[in-house]
Formats: sequence, structure tokens, C-alpha cells
Amino acid sequence: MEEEKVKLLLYEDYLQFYKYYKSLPLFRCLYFDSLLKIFDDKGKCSRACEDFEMSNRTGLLRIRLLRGINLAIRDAPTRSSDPYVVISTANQKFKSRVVKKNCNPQWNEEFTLSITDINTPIKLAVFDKDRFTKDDGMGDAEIDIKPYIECLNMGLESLPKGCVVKRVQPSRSNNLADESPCVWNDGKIIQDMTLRLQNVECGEIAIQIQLFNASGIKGMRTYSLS
Ligand SMILES: [Ca+2]
Repeated sequence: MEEEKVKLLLYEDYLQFYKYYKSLPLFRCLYFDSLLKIFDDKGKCSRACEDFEMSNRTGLLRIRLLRGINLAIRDAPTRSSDPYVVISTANQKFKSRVVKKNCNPQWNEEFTLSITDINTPIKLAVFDKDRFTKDDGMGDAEIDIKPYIECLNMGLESLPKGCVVKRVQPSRSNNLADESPCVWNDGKIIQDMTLRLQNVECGEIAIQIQLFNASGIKGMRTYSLS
């Protein structure tokens, strides 16, 4: 099967595909959410699906940047700031729009990062836009997706809509300002986070995260079909 075709396989197609490979000797299928990988008896990914295996090793993290709360003042004359947010991982960087003269800005912007390893740090930094001088730092924080991943591993299919799966508490090892609920809703989990900015005198950032195709990420538990 061509690589493109395999990439597009969803659950409906999966059974047919599975049946086909099951008919071949030495093949074993592993089922990951709505996608699959084909392995031979030694656990090596089959040559036919090697490309697919590579492309499937990436999860997508959608970060909705909601708002800033009581951000630091960096423009003395106006007693305000012109904040924007930079979200980055090892090889990706996203920048929000600048909200002028507002220490409680509303962004409501979405960014989608590809994630290959749950241990790769995801960083968020806030800056004050300045026209003639270098932009000033307004603090930073790290986004910890591990509690979210733990929720995914819980097997949630039977839960009612709107159910809080987990409440992540603020601690020294995360940048949470408040309790952070992971809510199960219509087959997906959304986690609300209020991040306390560090390396700054004050300020918090409210975000929402959601992970897609997480089963391909390094560090995830995998599910065996047979
Ligand atoms: Ca400014």
C-alpha cells in the first residue's frame, strides 16, 4: 500500500487493512487509537510500512492561548505593557499577536506544535513589544504535558461527558498557579492551565491544551490488539 494511502487510514479502513496483513505469515498488527503499525515476528516494523511508522511518530499539541493576568509593567510612561507570547519547543517557535497597552490581554489564539517526545520541554515566554528598543522580558513558564498523557493512559471510553478526569495541583515541579483540571468531553480531553510566570515580578498566563494522535509519541504506553 502506498505511503499516502496508509497515512489516511482511519478506523473504518483499519479492519480491512488488518485483515489483509493478518493473512500474511510473520505479521502482527498493533493498534494505536485510530492508526496502526505493522510489525514482523521480531518486532521490527515491516519495510512496507517503515515510512508510515516514521510519520506516525508525531503527536500534535494544540495550545489555545487565552489571556494574560496581571502581567508586569514594562512601559513606565503608560504604566502598562504591549505583551506578546512566544511558545517554543526544540525545533518550533510560534509568536502571538501584540496586544497594546494592556497588562490583562485577551489573545484567544491557537498554535499547533508537533511533539515527538514527551520529555521535550515546551516553553512559553512573554515579552513587551517596544518600537525603538529591544523587547523586554515579562517572564516565562514551562508547559508540562505529562499529567495530560497520564489521563490518556487511563482508558476513558466509558466516562460521561464533562467529567473531570484529573485535577493537577500546583507544585514546585510545575508552573501552575491554580489547580488545573483535565476534562473529558466527547472523546477528547482538554486541560485548562493557569501558568505562574517566573523570572518576573508578577503575571499569569491562561492556556488550554489538547493532544492529538498522542499514541505515536515517544514515551507513550502502547496498546496491543491481539
Ligand atoms: Ca512597550
